[in-house]
Parts: sequence; C-alpha cells; structure tokens
Amino acid sequence: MYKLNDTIIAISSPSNDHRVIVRLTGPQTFDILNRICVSPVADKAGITTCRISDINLDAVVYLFLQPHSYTGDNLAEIHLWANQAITETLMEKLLSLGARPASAGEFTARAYLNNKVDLAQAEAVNEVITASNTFQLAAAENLLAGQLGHLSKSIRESILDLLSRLEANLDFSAEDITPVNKADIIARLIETKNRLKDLLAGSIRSESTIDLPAVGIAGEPNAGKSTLLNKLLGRHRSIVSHQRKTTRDVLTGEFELPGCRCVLFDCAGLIVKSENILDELAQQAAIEAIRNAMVVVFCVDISKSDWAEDIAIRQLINPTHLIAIATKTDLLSEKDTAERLLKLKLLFGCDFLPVSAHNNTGLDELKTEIAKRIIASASSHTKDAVALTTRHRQSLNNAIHDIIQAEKEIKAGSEELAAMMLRTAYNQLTNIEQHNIDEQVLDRIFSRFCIGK
Ligand SMILES: Nc1nc2c(ncn2[C@@H]2O[C@H](COP(=O)(O)OP(=O)(O)OP(=O)(O)O)[C@@H](O)[C@H]2O)c(=O)[nH]1
Ligand SMILES: [Mg+2]
Repeated sequence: MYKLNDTIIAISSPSNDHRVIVRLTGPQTFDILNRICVSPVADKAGITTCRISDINLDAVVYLFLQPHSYTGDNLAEIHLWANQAITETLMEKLLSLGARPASAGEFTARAYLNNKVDLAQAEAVNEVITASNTFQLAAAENLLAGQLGHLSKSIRESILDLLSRLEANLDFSAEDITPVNKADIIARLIETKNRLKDLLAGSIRSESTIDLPAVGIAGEPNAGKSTLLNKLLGRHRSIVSHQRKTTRDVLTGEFELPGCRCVLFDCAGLIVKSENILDELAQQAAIEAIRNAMVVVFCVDISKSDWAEDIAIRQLINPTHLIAIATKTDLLSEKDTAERLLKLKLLFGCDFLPVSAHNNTGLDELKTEIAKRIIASASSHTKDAVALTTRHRQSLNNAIHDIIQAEKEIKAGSEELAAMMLRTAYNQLTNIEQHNIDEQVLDRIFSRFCIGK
C-alpha cells in the first residue's frame, strides 16, 4: 500500500486557515513543480517564490532534497494565501500531473520506511498532533525524542546479558565450569521485570480522550452540584431541581481550562445512609467515579444552618486533590459569608472558595484552581513519562509475562526453557522500534494519523 515511487500530495494546513500549505513528496516533486510554476524551480534546497500559472498566484515554496527532508524523499511545501476553490484547482492540477493524494499518515509512514525515524517516533508524531493537554504533549515529545526506544534498548541489553550467561552455562554445562548463580539470575530477572513495570507505570496512555483528567463535583444532595456543572460547561447537561437526590447518574462533559482540558462530571449527592436500592446504586456510581477522579470539587451549601451531614460525607471520599467550595453565597450578605467561611475552615480544616453559580461569582477562581491542581497532579507523575500507545503497552506487557515465565523455568531448573522465554521477551521489545514490521500493522498505525502528516 505504501508505494514509495509515487509522488504524494496533501493539504497540511488547518481547514479554517486562508494560508494554505500543500505538501508534495516523492521522486517527481521537482518535475511537477516545474510544470505548475511559470519559471523553472532550481533543484536545490531552500526557499523560493514562484508564480503558479493555473491560479495566477505567487507562492512561497520550501524545498528539501532527499534524504534531508521529513520523509527522506524530495519534498516541497507550497505556501500561499488562497480560498478553498483556488486550493482545489491547484490540487486538481497537481493530480493531473501524476501526483496521488496521500493517505492518512503517509508522509510519516514514508519517513519511517526511509529509515528517517523509528516506529515509536513515527507514532509519536500522531501523539503530538492529538495531545490534548500540556503534559500529554510533553510525554508525546519524549516519545518523539526516542526516549521509549532508548529505555527499551537498555532493557534489551540487560536481557541479552542474562541470555548470554544462561547460554554459556548450557553450552558448557558438561564441562568443568562454575555454574551460573541461580539466585543472581533470578535477582536480575526480577530487576528487569521491574524496570519494564516502571516504564509502564510511569507512562501515560496516549489515547487522548481516555487520557483527559477527570474532575468530579461532589457534595451532599442539593448542594448545587448540577447547577455548577451546567454553569461551567455553559450548557444544560444535568437536571437541576430544588428536590434532593435529583441526580442519579454520573454525567460528564468535556471542559476547557487555561492550559488543559478535562472531563468534568456531576454525580448523585453523597449520603451517609441509603434508603432504598436506587440510593444505593446511585451512591456506588458516585463513589466509584470520585475515586477515579484526579481532582474533586467538594461543594458545601453555605446558606445551610447545619453542616453535620457534610462533615460525615466528607469522610466518605479521600481524593488527592480536593477543592472545597462554599456554594450559594448569593443567599447571604457579604458579612455573613465571611463569617461562615471562617466556620467552615475550622470545621473542615481547609479553606473554602466562595462561589455563586446564580451570580457568576468565584467561577473564574474555581477554574484557575482546577487547572492548577491538574497541572500539579499530572506533572508530578508525567515529567519524564512517555506516551505509550496500545501497541507499545502490549509489547511491554508481553515482555513482562515472558520474563515471569523465565523466572519460573529457572526456579524449576530448566534453563533451556528460560533462555527461550528470554529470547521471546527480547523480540517483544524489538517490536517497539522494529523496521520489518508487518504491513497490516503499519497500516493500522498510520491510518490513525490525519492526512498531511
Ligand atoms: N441561590 C442559589 N441557589 C442555587 C445555586 N446553585 C444551585 N442552587 C439551587 O439549589 C437547588 C439544588 O441545585 P442542584 O444543582 O440540583 O443541586 P445538586 O447538588 O445537583 O442536587 P442533587 O442532584 O439532588 O444531588 C436548586 O433549586 C438550585 O436552583 C446558587 O448558586 N444560588
Ligand atoms: Mg444534581
């Protein structure tokens, strides 16, 4: 499917931009360029301007010569200011001259097939494009920088070292040679396995939507959680009523914050004692969602006279990042609000942010605080993380499994089988960057890309 002899084209600028970038790569790049430009384009790398005859517009053309281009082939980027109709005319002209439309990810696939990047780096290009927040971007950039390849290479070397010891022992076992120290091999196997586990644990999932941090709104029934969710999302996502226990399910919405995005959710109000099966089910769903949230916004209705229930339900949850907010401040005078905020602080042992969804006060402060907590939480465990795709995870998990098997075989005294398992583990890790990977797998990897990359 990836025919390297074709010259491929794609628009690689955003569709809503009048500055259009058309990318062209392959053996016919210069030939085609010379046929669309009024004056000849020199066969050398650099930036040039030329008039495109069919559309009568000047374009800036960036030229890259093989192998020093993104794809490893001759490559040209035609930059021009044009509307959609003009762009289509240009694309049709290019197609009529023998170019072919690139499929999704084909530019990067070519870079991979021309040995410009390893597979993990090629996938990282897609991760960078789809990264939904700054940490994900940093993790994807780590992947792009080849960090995964580097780490897996060093683990592979330890496996090779172990393998060579085991095999030396097998080859010379009949001779009078000191046998390998079984305990030492097992210790090294465990160390290698743990390094793989750390790599997995320290990585973040690259699938962007799964990876959006979850921020939950919690509190007792009627605290104003659904009203707050709707206000923050700017749409009517959750039913609001003066009746307690209105919300039963976990309701989510994607939420844009300064510097990051998250999935914001509303759930049933927390209660100490369920009265019926519906309460029970709604509680379970709420508690489960809150347990998985990165940040929890804990709402207490400041206009109430008694907070005993709120104190009790606060014990039901134990999030790492809790933002306590006092809701419905519009129902109190400024003086009463200030007094009650102090009381809340004493009772709960933390500061409360005053908010009124009805009056739109405290909402910006809340957004900033949520973003701050997400950034703190994400960067604490993703600073050196790499963004792993499902394929990478599968290879790493398989390798861990093989090492566990090898450990068992060593313990059982069958070093030959242990060596075989280690060889399989080694191959699993080679998969991460390997070049002779099956075409169907390549297809699947690159088809996730957008066209033009
Ligand atoms: N005055 C005032 N009333 C509010 C505010 N926010 C919510 N309310 C009212 O409080 C009541 C409960 O609001 P909801 O948003 O449904 O509360 P909830 O926490 O989702 O309640 P459950 O779904 O039952 O757990 C409704 O009558 C809202 O209009 C606010 O900022 N000011
Ligand atoms: Mg509700």
